[in-house]
Amino acid sequence: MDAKYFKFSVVEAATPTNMVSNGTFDDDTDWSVTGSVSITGGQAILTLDDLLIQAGADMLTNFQNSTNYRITFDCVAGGYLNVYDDGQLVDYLDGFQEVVAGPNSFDFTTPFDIESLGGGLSFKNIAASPLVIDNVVLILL
Ligand SMILES: [Ca+2]
Repeated sequence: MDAKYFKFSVVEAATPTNMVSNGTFDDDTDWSVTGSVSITGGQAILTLDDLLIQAGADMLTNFQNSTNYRITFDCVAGGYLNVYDDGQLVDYLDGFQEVVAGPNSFDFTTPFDIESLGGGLSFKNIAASPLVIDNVVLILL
């Protein structure tokens, strides 16, 4: 009986490209802050009602209109977080979401006019105690 040989080719899924620059907070490159928000020790520390911002122009890839994305990050200390565009006009997370220590993931769809609004990201915590995040990754779904 003849031996039969099968050749398989492995197709690996392409690794999605992180659209956020310096999501590991190695320093404050490509981020800006308001109030008492700080980037310290490789993490972002979000104080009550203040903003951590990455302008659309500083993202590695900016948002497209009416498109699905996933944002993930590691939470070191939890709170209530929302993520907006850099002008705080668009509410990406549909209200403040409780985030807890560990990995967090949210899917959202950009509005039809995000490109004209400039895109970008701004994070706001409304918990009294500081919210600490690291390893922000934003991908196209
Ligand atoms: Ca880090």
